[in-house]
Amino acid sequence: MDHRVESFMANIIAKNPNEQEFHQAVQEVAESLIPFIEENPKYKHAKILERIAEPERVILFRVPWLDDKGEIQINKGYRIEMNSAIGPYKGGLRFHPTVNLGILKFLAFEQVFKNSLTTLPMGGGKGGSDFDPKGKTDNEVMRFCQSFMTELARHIGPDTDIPAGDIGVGGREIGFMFGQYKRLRNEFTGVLTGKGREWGGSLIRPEATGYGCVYFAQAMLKTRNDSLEGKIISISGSGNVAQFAAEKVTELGGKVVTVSDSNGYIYDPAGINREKLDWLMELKNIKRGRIKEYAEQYGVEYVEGMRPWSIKCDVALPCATENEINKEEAERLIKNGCFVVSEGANMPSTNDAVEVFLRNRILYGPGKAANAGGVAVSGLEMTQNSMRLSWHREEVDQKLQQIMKDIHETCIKFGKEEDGHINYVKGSNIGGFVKVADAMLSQGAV
Ligand code: NDP
Ligand code: 2IT
Repeated sequence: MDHRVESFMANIIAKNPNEQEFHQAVQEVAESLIPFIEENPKYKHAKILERIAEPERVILFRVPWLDDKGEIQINKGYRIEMNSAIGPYKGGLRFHPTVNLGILKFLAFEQVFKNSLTTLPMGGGKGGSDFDPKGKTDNEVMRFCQSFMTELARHIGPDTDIPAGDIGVGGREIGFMFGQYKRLRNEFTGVLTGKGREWGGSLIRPEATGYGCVYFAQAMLKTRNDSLEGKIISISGSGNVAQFAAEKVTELGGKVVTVSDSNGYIYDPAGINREKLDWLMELKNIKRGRIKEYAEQYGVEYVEGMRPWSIKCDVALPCATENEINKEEAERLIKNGCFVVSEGANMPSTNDAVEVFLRNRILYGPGKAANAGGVAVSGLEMTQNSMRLSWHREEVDQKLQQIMKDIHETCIKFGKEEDGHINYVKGSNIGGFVKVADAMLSQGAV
């Protein structure tokens, strides 16, 4: 490691002990940025990177709620308000038993760069709880969401901090939280995004992260005069992002052969066509079942306890969670001929897996660029709410496509190397940084 990165990281680790995911995310960015900052001393003297790595505000609170048996349950609630240099804090809420401060800080840190890349005026934030929605009744989820929002409401607002969904938070949870916010404030505003379409939500927001991730893969392929037509696609996860990535990539002529959940993956060599995808969506979104049931329904292979990266594919779309591709899995993907990785999830590849992708010069689109379509359409939902109108599906999709193309262009601008190869890691880190850094310089030492 570069000695300047090493000493920067030693300080980060000392100040933020036991936050491995946060260290990982900061290091990946620091490796791109520190050489760039050396060439641009104005950022160095103003300690911009050091400031970006320290949240503006961290809110931690108790979330007590009553389960169906009448017993009191207690969870932790968090909101990390990371950076507001270019707009109000914006980013999702995650409800998952693994949620802790380090994970939310990594997500909030990534969000700052991602939101900047979208070209829209949004700062970065993230929040959530160690609450596990799995196995809970709708009433329990509602009581939890109401209690969570009772405290969160005093910290957020349509011009201050606008949360949305992430793992474990979809339309159902956003609805319960919006209802509680409205009741507490007596205000109907765009304080959350990912709302239902009847009550201020934007068309295409549910689809946006998955679609955007596929549009980004398409843009990367185009630099090699190639397309998704006829490609074999491996997807991980089977939630919001995975489902709509599968839908779009299939529409564009690719064949999706895997999806997964935290218990295992299914391999369907014939491809997950429209009919099977509809069945899968009902299984996951309505019945809230397990991916194993897909294998039983369609008579295909189910591999328990494993991730799908040993299956031969051209394009991998990791859409489940962080660190779901390690070095060996990255090497296996490359050995099997995979040459496109577009990250629907946040930080799904470990830093040494990223190195494998970079060394092999594949088309590797890191999450902060490739999955920015979700928050971008959240930004468009905020615009529609402010204007008190709603755009048609085609109009939002058109804007999403343009934003993903613009992000790709930014990656080329800051990430093209002397021999013409595009390093999307460098491109997205520097491209996301510059706008935030310049805004911070203009606003002084705040
Ligand atoms: P969902 O809750 O809808 O789906 C999550 C999926 O990932 C499920 O299939 C889940 O399986 C699986 N998963 C979750 N945790 C783990 C784990 N520890 N190990 C293996 N599999 C796991 O979430 P989303 O689809 O919204 O989010 C997926 C990823 O995309 C996350 O990294 C999120 O941060 C990122 N993202 C989401 C955006 C959005 O708009 N929703 C925007 C940008 C990024 P199981 O059912 O077993 O838990
Ligand atoms: O990681 C992400 O970008 C999200 N979960 C979406 C955030 C948002 O505000 O739409």
